[in-house]
Amino acid sequence: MKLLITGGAGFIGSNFIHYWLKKHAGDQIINLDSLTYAGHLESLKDVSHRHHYTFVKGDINNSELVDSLMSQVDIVVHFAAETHVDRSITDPMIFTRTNVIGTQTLLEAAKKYGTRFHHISTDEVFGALKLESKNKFNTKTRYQPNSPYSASKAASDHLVMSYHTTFGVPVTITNCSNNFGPYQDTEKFIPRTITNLLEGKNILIYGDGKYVRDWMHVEDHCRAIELVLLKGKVGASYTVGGMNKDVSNLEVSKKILKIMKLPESRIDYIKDRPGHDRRYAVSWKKINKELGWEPKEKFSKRLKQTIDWYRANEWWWKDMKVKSEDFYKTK
Ligand code: NAD
Ligand code: TDX
Repeated sequence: MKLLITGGAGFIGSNFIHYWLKKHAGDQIINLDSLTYAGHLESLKDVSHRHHYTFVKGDINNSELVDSLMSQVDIVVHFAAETHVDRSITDPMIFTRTNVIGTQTLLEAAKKYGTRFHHISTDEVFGALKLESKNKFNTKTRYQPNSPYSASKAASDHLVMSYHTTFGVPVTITNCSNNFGPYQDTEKFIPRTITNLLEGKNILIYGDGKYVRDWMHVEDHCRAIELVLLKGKVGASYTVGGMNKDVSNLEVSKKILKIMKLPESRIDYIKDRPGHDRRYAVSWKKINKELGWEPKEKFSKRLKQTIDWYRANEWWWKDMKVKSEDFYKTK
């Protein structure tokens, strides 16, 4: 098979390319990425020499380029997006351009060539759950996005499904919860927390820290995408999440401190994020029942591996960290 991966220089995209080339060594991958601040080719240095892998620097909004790449492939896995909620508060317009118009540009080409299209989306399209509730998001949950980021992802999901219903494009969608693991930009909570501690700084917790995220390891996510690509029902969406009971940002911080043998006095509380979603929790019953997927390793084991990875790969994050902290200073 020949796959077009968009946003392959980002966190999940680069993990997916490593995963796919390891499991499907005969397949060809074209990685289309415009290398925004979030694109890091260093994440792919292990595979960049492989003749099964081609990198194309370009924008998903460039319809001519997208058309020519689409004509060469069997499947698109669409990761490219603006992804940081905090940035969608300071600079929302780019989120619509990339996440909505960019997705539609790809869909137009997929429509022309009848290409199988898998869209990577988020649980944030469903809005927020109450802290005290036991509810989980599932594929029937009503869309109720709160941030410009989640609103743009919600719009893109609707466009993807509309191209299936109206034009018969063979699409699938996965809406997954918060990922963590290697190659995640230091702007995001878990890598920011780990790298702050490695640099001798404190953890910065927004608001009261009683915000719950459904953490899942990026490799579990890659395996879910693989199953949906190979066996998923065309026209369907799947919600994908972790194996945790509810764990708050504060609890995650304390777990990291414990693994790193540091005291809880290393936590600072800072101004809350506007419109901060209180709780996410995702049911993965459907993908479990239909495709046999489940998360593999415990959160604490994966967290330790992730801390070890950031400790061993300072070369990868040191310069990026300066840039992500510069962004936070402008907020
Ligand atoms: P990321 O921010 O790490 O990477 C995004 C990549 O897209 C970067 O390489 C960037 O250069 C590229 N890109 C941005 N705009 C582009 C454009 N116009 N044309 C081409 N490339 C462009 O993102 P991530 O965390 O890896 O997320 C990947 C996908 O997964 C996104 O669609 C995101 O909404 C979704 N998602 C992420 C999470 C998470 O926890 N990280 C959870 C749920 C869903
Ligand atoms: O320094 C911080 N302190 C803090 O308390 C940062 C960066 C975040 N937080 C909080 C905000 C959230 O409650 O931690 C939680 C996680 O924050 P992020 O890593 O920014 O992730 P989130 O906003 O939950 O969104 C992520 O998961 C869903 C991804 O960025 C999205 O792309 C994905 O769709």
